Amino acid sequence: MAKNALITGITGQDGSYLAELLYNKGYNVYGLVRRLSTPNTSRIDHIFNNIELLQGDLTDQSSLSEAMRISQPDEVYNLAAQSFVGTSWNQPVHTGDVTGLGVVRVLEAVRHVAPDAKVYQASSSEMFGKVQENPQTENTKFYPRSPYGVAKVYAYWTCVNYRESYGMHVSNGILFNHESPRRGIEFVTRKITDSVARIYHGLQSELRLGNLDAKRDWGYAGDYVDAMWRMLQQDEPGDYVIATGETHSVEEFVQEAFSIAGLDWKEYVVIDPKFVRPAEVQLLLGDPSKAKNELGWEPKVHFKELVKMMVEADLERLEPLDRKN
Ligand code: NDP
Ligand code: GDR
Repeated sequence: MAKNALITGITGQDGSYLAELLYNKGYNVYGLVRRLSTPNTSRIDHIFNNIELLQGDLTDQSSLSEAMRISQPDEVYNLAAQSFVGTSWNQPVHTGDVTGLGVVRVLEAVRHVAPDAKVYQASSSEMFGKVQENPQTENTKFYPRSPYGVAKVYAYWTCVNYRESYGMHVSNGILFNHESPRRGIEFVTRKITDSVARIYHGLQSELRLGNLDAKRDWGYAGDYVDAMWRMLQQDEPGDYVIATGETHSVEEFVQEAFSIAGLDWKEYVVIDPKFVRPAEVQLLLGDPSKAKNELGWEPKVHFKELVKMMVEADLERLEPLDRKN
């Protein structure tokens, strides 16, 4: 019989790739969406007929219980969050409520309504923050550097606690940055590739950025949602680092992206203190050995291919607006 999956955050980058993956595997896919004044389903419009959307919000306990009741999930993927680190300093209480406490609400809804469901929690490399060792593994100590990171640490330990308190099948995927042409426009990779395409097409003259020295372990979102699914196919729950094992600076990303469009980045990039964060995560580098050994997971897309994929998608998307000629 087909399994039922409930995805919170289905309108986001990862939610859209995961919904495709699960639908293609034969799941009945349910997705939680919150009410907005303007519809926000562009990432899932192409699979609209293959999924069922349920209204709800991570700040509203009753909507989560109702979503569990309707979807009767075998698997719950909790991807919903206030996920932008920068905003977490402007909205620390909201971030704590959604990204931290929201996870408790999801787990309570599972515990009371669908106690046998397996749960995936979208944990983050931001929990390592001021890193205590390189590369980071499942055993590396957390030292979060933002209200977002702090909320994710709270959520992480809540998942461990529900596993130990109630014997629930709850797994933390400690995912390092993963990107795609569907990445939100405010995250640095997409901001860069979108700007490269705008500059190339004569729609923009400069790109304003913050700290170019920060280093990240960037992978491809399409690869990473497969790791989420693999975690929930295990007999035992666990915590897994998902990463490429390579790290690159923001400056390297900028250089690569501009060069794909045949542009010299130094002519266009302006450093703007507005984009420098109150506290920075300077370096992230993950060791995905456990995921490789236990889940048989490995990243397929690496840095240069990822940058190329994103730049090409933005160049093509903005082609109809070209003002160069
Ligand atoms: P996005 O920002 O693209 O998507 C976030 C999703 O959460 C959206 O669907 C959003 O809905 C939803 N959401 C936000 N607030 C609420 C709320 N109060 N109630 C219900 N839904 C809400 O994030 P990603 O897809 O990139 O990331 C998915 C998850 O993985 C997040 O939890 C993120 O923190 C985590 N993560 C991401 C990494 C990455 O590199 N992408 C790395 C590690 C962890 P709406 O469309 O309405 O805004
Ligand atoms: P991050 O991603 O904070 O790692 O969180 P983001 O792309 O926002 O920043 C990466 C690094 O780039 C530096 N940077 C800038 N960032 C943005 N957004 N805009 C700029 O102009 C800019 N200039 C430099 C940042 O300072 C930072 O060092 C992402 C999110 O998806 C989280 O939800 C997730 O948990 C982590 O990745 C893993």
